[in-house]
Amino acid sequence: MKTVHSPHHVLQNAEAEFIRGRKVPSFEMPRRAELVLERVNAVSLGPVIEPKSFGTDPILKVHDRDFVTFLATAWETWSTENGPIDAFPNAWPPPRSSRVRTNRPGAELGRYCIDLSSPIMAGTWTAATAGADTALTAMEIAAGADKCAFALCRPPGHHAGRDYFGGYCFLNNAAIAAQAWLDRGLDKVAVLDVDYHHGNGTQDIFHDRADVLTVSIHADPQHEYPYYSGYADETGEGEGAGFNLNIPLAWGSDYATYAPALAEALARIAGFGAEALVVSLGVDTFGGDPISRFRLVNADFTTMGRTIASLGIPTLFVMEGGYAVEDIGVNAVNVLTGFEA
Ligand code: SP5
Ligand code: ZN
Repeated sequence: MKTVHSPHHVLQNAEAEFIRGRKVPSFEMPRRAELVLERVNAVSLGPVIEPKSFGTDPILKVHDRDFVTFLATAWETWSTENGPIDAFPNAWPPPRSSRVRTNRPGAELGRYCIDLSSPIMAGTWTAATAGADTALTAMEIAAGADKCAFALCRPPGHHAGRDYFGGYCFLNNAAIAAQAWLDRGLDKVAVLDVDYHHGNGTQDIFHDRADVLTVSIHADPQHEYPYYSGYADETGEGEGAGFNLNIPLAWGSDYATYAPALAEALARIAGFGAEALVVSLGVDTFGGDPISRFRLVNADFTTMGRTIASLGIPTLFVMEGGYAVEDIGVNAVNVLTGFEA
């Protein structure tokens, strides 16, 4: 399997995030992608190539134009006033308030940013667009003779919605690739999100659409980020009614619990008649993950990959979360080698 990867990911290098009131070193860091790349090479998964540049058109097919303009310009606006300090919001629009544009950089961040984990810095836009290009380049490979590809994206993407960012995510790489796959002529694409956290951004983007089935297996949002979505009763709306499936699982879930959830997810995708699959590949379901509470072991990821392959459709893997840095490479690549076995 070919891997697509951009060196620009290092430009997103947050000093800190806020967890339980403490400013702690960011769990999302460049070393994550470096270790996945090392593992890709260690097992000789296949060639590693750099992405092509697709510009903003495919991004604007799933993200709001004002949001994209904001992301592209936020650092310049913020740093002109505040200097080279990672940009965090200082206020959020309360319920029933106007979401009107303001003249204050911290308030503008609050209009678009959902948490205190995802600072914008000088290289955020470059890193985020390189991630989108990575997913798009890998999609073209998976859509061709290879039938599969690995987009080693960083920063991740699945928490980024139509017009918001957060959860370490800025642009929704998986959604951008799924949309571009449709635009190449497919009628039905499915996104399977196996990250520990609900893929709220992907759900948001395809919420009212019947041409993209979104399925996410994740920790119960009563206990875990993103808290306000990911419940089983969110099944889509309008034309998208019935085209979103959330499978929340309890803290402490191991593969004995995970396997039936994955089987249900794959049965739904097969029943939908998906012509292609985008996997949002987070490996923060691993037992050793520092911010998560599932209990998958290294070998379970191989099983997961083999099980996903049973669908028998072209498949694009897009890297999302996973913070046990010494194991993230093994776990992510286990899914890919399991898929190819
Ligand atoms: C892409 C992705 O996996 N994003 C995850 C963002 C999670 N951010 C909130 C983390 C909250 C952690 N709370 C538990 C801390 C245990 N020490
Ligand atoms: Zn996650």
